[in-house]
Amino acid sequence: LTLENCLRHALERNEFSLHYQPKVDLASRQITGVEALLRWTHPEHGVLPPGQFIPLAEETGLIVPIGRWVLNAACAQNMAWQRRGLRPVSMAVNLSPRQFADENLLHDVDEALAASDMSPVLLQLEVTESMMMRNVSRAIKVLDEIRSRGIRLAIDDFGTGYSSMSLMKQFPIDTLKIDRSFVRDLPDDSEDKAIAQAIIRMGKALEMTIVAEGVETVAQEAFLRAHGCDEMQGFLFSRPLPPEQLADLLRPAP
Ligand code: G
Ligand code: G
Ligand code: MN
Ligand code: NA
Repeated sequence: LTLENCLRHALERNEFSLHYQPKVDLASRQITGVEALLRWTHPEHGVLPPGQFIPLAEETGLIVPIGRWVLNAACAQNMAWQRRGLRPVSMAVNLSPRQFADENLLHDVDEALAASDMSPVLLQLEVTESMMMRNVSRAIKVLDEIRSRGIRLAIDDFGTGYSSMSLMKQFPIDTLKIDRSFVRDLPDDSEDKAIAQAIIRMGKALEMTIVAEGVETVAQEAFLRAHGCDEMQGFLFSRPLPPEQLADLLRPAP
């Protein structure tokens, strides 16, 4: 049985699940939101991380129905936490290039919001620089449509793609997520320090929220806080967790 064949049947066999990694405000260390991260329980190989099957899903186009499932499951989970009396947090969902190019993306997003009854302002879609650069005028149109619904937009892995400063101005982006490759060697590496500070300064000047990814040490956290980064995500605060464990970290609604 090839990986591709198994992947084709994974949705109907209910083999996908989502883990959630919290993002925290650097000033208060309160959870502001979570990022949904896909897991596949393969019938023979057990739980596989996305790196081991997302590329194949992308190649085969299976990422489109899988991504639709992710959107629905993430919004439904967010509402399940709220119904349990937990304080609402934002829900970030990763989009793949193929999903972003799909003409039904907006329809799928609308359906997930309608089915769950989640407020669009709690949804954040994570896109990458390269997804936007492929067809700039279309990307602006799609992102404007998303933004007009109140949905937030984040650029994932920021700094690793071909970001053009003029595009940063044209795209309705709310959040920049500093790629973890620039965070890893903070606060010792002078180049990474300069890059992190420059991203923070530019993002703040454009009134964006800046999130550092892959924060693993208190020294990284201290550097980022001292330089005005807004939020962090990483193993230091929490690994991605199954929904029941993530709920234990959420506070009751006021
Ligand atoms: O959880 P992990 O570190 O293994 O994730 C690896 C990569 O998989 C990340 O770059 C993340 O953006 C991507 N990924 C995780 N979940 C999803 C998903 O639901 N859809 C898409 N398109 N990518 C995802
Ligand atoms: O590309 P994206 O940002 O969507 O990927 C998120 C991935 O980063 C997740 O798969 C998650 O497991 C991984 N990740 C999250 N926090 C850390 C961290 O502190 N260190 C490392 N090495 N990986 C992390
Ligand atoms: Mn992401
Ligand atoms: Na990332």
